[in-house]
Amino acid sequence: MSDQAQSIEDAAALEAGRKLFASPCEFIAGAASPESLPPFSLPEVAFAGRSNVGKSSLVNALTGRKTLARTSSSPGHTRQLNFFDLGGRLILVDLPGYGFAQASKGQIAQWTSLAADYLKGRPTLKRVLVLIDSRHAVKDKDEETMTSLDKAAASYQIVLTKVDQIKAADRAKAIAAATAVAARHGAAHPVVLATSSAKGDGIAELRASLAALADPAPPR
Ligand SMILES: Nc1nc2c(ncn2[C@@H]2O[C@H](COP(=O)(O)OP(=O)(O)OP(=O)(O)O)[C@@H](O)[C@H]2O)c(=O)[nH]1
Ligand SMILES: [Mg+2]
Repeated sequence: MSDQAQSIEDAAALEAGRKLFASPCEFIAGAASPESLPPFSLPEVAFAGRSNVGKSSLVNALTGRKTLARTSSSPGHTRQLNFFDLGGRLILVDLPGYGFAQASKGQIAQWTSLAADYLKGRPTLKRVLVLIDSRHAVKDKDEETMTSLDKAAASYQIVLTKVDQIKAADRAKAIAAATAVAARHGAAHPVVLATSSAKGDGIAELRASLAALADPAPPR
């Protein structure tokens, strides 16, 4: 493809992302047990990653709403699978984190296994975003999550978070390290996106990539 055709295609994808994420977005269900999972219908995109990595903040940044998904500086804030309907075309699923959380062992085990089962067995799940804090390397638990997604043949993409917290010079290094990890995993998307929910970096690009997974816009 020529450079000009590529840039027209990129601009169209960014516009499709902007439009989708400007649509109304509403909370439709919070599931703390398998029975309370909503029935599947629309394509779904799930936000996974360690506690405190910035999953709920990224849902808010993408949808341009500050308090749609509740965030906190204490790890373990999201304790159920929260489903949001975006414009009747895509469901965003904010998952509880894995790793350290200020909660009882029993509670943590319950939400961890519910999230793991959801990731393995949801027919409408189009992509899992595996969030990695750009200040930290990919941890064993992240690799374990990716390996189980490989086994489940679930499509996933690594998204670096909080890039406002690292120097511009370290950004390329963090992307290269995560890209090398993605290359070792069969089901991982080869492109790693670097985002900041606080400053907006990478948000338009992520919206564009998710718009490609949504149901088509209804004719006007
Ligand atoms: N500087 C900065 N801080 C961020 C960013 N994204 C999230 N945070 C902060 O990181 C903390 C955790 O954010 P959450 O979005 O609640 O994280 P989470 O992954 O949903 O956490 P759990 O629900 O506990 O698993 C909060 O204090 C956020 O304000 C970012 O892009 N930049
Ligand atoms: Mg959360």
